Amino acid sequence: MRVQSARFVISAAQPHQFPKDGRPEIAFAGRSNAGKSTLLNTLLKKPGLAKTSKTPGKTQLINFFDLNGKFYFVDLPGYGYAKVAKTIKRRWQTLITRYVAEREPLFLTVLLVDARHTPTKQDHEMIDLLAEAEIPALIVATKIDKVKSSQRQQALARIRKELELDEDAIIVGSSSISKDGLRELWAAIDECLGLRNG
Ligand SMILES: Nc1nc2c(ncn2[C@@H]2O[C@H](COP(=O)(O)OP(=O)(O)O)[C@@H](O)[C@H]2O)c(=O)[nH]1
Ligand SMILES: [Mg+2]
Repeated sequence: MRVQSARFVISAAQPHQFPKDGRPEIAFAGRSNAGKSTLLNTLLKKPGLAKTSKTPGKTQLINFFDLNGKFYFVDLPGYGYAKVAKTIKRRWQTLITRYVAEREPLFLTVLLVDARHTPTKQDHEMIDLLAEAEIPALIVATKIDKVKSSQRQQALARIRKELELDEDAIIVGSSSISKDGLRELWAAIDECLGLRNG
């Protein structure tokens, strides 16, 4: 898809604040610091649109971005932020879980894992939650620029195995620095939305 316009819409703390126009949503999930906001900005070619800070206050909210007046990109709160009180963690876990399980316009979830790291228990829980809700998941191994070219295939195969992905599941290595994987990622998003090119 060609990005014609992209703008911030709302930071939602509660489901009643989510947009009500029913446009298809593509959500970005993953642990804190996996690179969600950076990837979203890179795909939309708008540095700074989604805040890339790690401030817990920001990450408790679900941020909606309007894309071409037709879709929403949704930046989900990162899980696994170590320095946050348990009650707050639980609150945002509930918000993410409810969003994924109940959100009617959710078409696709892009699940980000750092290409260098072993997926966490929460990554597994997210995969299970998506499977239960029958939401397609696209796995993105981020910061692939940090992995030597000769070891990238191996890193992707390892994550595929660790996450116990189906054989036909898509996993893309991406980098917001080298721009690796972005074209492939857009193609997968377009396919999921039933778009060809344009
Ligand atoms: N080397 C490298 N660093 C990245 C990449 N994407 C994000 N980062 C860095 O990782 C950190 C966390 O990124 P952010 O997008 O805020 O993660 P979020 O918490 O998942 O939204 C920031 O310091 C980014 O600059 C990437 O593709 N390559
Ligand atoms: Mg973020």
